[in-house]
Amino acid sequence: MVLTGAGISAESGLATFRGPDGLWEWHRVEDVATPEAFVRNPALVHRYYDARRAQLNEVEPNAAHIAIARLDLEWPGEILLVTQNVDDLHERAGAKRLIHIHGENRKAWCLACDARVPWHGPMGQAASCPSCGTVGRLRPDIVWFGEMPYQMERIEDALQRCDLFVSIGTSGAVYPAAGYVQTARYCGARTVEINLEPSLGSAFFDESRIGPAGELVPTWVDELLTG
Ligand code: BJW
Repeated sequence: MVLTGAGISAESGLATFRGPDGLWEWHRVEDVATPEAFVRNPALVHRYYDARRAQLNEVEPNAAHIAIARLDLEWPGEILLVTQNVDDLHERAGAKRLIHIHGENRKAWCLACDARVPWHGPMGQAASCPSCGTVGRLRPDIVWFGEMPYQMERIEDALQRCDLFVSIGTSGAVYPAAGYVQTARYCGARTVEINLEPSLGSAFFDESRIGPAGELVPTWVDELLTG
């Protein structure tokens, strides 16, 4: 099982959340990434996600996304790729067996009819649902703080069965993803992290490879597939 976070998209030009120049340096989590924020100030939340959606037109998958897609294609056994990222760089690189646990910014969720639909331009408050036609009830299909991440049961099952768990480009600050390493390890998996710095859960990894994902992930995938 491979878990990825914002660090894997950093070399494509997308900001991470924590640390210098991270998104949380410029935006308060409580203002943009909670359901309460959306009720209080939907225009602000839409502006934030509209801007990040527009930025997706300007970036491309990097060597780490491409290596993970190659692993997905060539790995002879089962594999599950779980990303916390709401960008679409894994699928644009060709990954197939992929779950977005925190949702996708190129999708809208209609609060009137519950449909989830592809969405590429700005959303704003005046957009109408392509499925039911209701105006003003769309939100970005993003899992905010306090909301339930997607496909938790499928992931729990994979964590209990996997024999290798690899975490790439995530600080280990946000649950439930931050706890996956402990479950996988407890259930017998070998655990590897690839990150620019040791993550908060670093002690739970059997091996830490410290450096940029764009360099380290292709090497690691090569080793795994040839070795
Ligand atoms: C590189 C690199 C390079 C840089 N190469 N590396 C107290 C204890 C435990 C849990 C909680 C608690 N209080 C509240 C909670 C739960 C809460 C939580 O975890 N809070 C924490 C802050 C403590 N979690 C939730 O609410 C989740 N839901 C949940 O738990 O539901 C259960 C439930 C619900 C209801 C009732 C009952 C139970 C939902 C979490 C949703 C997170 N959403 C966000 C924003 C939305 C998406 C978006 O806008 O894009 O998701 S938060 C943000 O953090 C985003 C990310 O997916 C997520 C993780 O961040 P990530 O990816 O790790 O990024 P960074 O920036 O933190 O780290 C990047 C790393 O990359 C760094 O280490 C760099 O060094 C590295 N890096 N360049 C390699 N080139």
